[in-house]
Amino acid sequence: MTQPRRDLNQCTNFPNQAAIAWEAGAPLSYEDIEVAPPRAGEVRIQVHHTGVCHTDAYTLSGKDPEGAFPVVLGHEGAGIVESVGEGVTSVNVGDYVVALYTPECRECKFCKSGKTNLCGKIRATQGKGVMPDGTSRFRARGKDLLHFMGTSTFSQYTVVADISVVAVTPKIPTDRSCLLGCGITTGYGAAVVTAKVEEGSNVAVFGVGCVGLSVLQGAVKNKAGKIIAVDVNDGKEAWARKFGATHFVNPTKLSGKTIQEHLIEMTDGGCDYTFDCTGNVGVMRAALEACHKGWGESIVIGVAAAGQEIATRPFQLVTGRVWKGCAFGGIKGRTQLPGLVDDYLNGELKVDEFITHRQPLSAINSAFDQMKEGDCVRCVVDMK
Ligand code: NAD
Ligand code: AHE
Ligand code: ZN
Repeated sequence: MTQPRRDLNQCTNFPNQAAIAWEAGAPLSYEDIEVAPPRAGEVRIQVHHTGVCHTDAYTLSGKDPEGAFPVVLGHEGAGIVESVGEGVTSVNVGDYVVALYTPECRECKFCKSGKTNLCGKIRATQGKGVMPDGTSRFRARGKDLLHFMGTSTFSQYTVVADISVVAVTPKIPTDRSCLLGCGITTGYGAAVVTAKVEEGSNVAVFGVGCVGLSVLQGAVKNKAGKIIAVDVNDGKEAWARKFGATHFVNPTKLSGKTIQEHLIEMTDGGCDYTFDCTGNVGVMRAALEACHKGWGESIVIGVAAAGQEIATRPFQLVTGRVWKGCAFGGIKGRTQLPGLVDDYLNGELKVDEFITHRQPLSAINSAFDQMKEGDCVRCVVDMK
C-alpha cells in the first residue's frame, strides 16, 4: 500500500502536477501547479485516485452558472492526508480519506436540522471557488486558480476544509473509495436515504449510468418490487439487470404512447418512486408523471444546464405526486460514508463493478472522451 509522502514540508508551496481548466470548452491542461500549505481548519491531501463525473464535464462545458475559470475541477477523489492546518482534529497526517463536496460541519442550521445533508457553513465560498477565508491555495503560470466544489481532485495535491473530508479505513483501496465521493453514494443514497424505498414498492430509474445503476442497487437493498430501468441506450439493459433491474424499457422504442403512460400500465397506476438520473428536464417531467396518484414520489438527481427549467401540470402535484431532489443522495459524508465503506468491505455494496475505464492523470482528457461514450460507467484516474 502506498505510504504518505513525508518529505514534504508543511510550510512550503510545493510543485506537483494537475489537470487545469483554463477556460470553458477547452481540454484540460496537464501541467505544474503550486499547492500552498493548509491554513487553519484546512487539510492538504495527496490525491491517489479520482473519478470523472458528468458534473465535471458540465462545468467544463460552460453550462454551469457557478462555473468560473481558471479552475482545478474534480470532486470524486480519495487519497492520504499529507498535512493539516492549525486546529484540525478530525483527521491526522497519514489518514486515508475521501473528499466531500457536500461538507458536514455538524454546527450549522442545516446540519442540526436532521432534515438534510446540505451543510451551509462554507457553501458561499465553495460556490465562488475559494477556500473559506476567500483565498486560493492553487497557483500556476503565476496566476491564482479557483477551487471546485470544495474538493478540486484533479490535482496530485489539493487543499480542502476539514469539514470537507472523511477518514476511511485503508482496507478499501483508493481507486474504489474515490467513487464513494460522488456517483455511487449519490444513487444509493437517493434510494435508501432520500426516497426510503419500501419493500415491495415499484421503482423506475430513468438513466442507468453510474448514478442510476447505484439507485438500482439501493432499490434492491430495500427490497423493492418491480425495479424498472429506463434508458435510451439498449446497451444499458445488461448493466441494469446486473444491478438488479427486473425490467428494462427503451423509451424511444415505444410506439403510440409515452414512457409515463407505459410505466403507469406496467405498475397498475404508476410507480411508487421514480428517479431522474439524466439531467434532462423532459425526462424529469416524465419521471414525475409516471408516479402513482396520491403518493408517488419523483427524485431529481440529474444536473441540468443553466436556463433549463422543469414543468408539469400543477394538477400532477394537486393529486398527490411529490417532486423532490437531492445532492450526494442525502448522505451526510462524515457520519455515513464510513458505513458505506463497511458495506463495500462486507460485500453488500457494489463498487468495483462500476469501474469500466482507467487513465493516468496525464491522459485525463481521454477520460472525459470515454465518459461520453455509451459503454463507460466510470473512468478512474490514477493520480500518481
Ligand atoms: P451517465 O451519462 O453515466 O448516465 C446517464 C444515462 O442516462 C445514460 O445511460 C444515458 O444513456 C441515459 N439517458 C440519456 N438520455 C436519456 C433519456 N432521454 N431517457 C432515458 N435515459 C437517458 O451519467 P451519470 O454519471 O450517471 O450522472 C447522471 C446525472 O446525475 C448527471 O446529470 C450528473 O451531473 C448528475 N449527478 C448529480 C448528482 C447529485 O448529487 N445530484 C451527483 C452525481 C451526478
Ligand atoms: N453549480 C450548479 C449545480 C450543480 C449541482 O447541483 N451539484 C450537485 C452535485 S452534482 C455532483 O456530481 C450539488 O451538490 N448540489 C447542491 C449544491 O449545494 O451545489 C448550478 O446549477 O448552479
Ligand atoms: Zn459528481
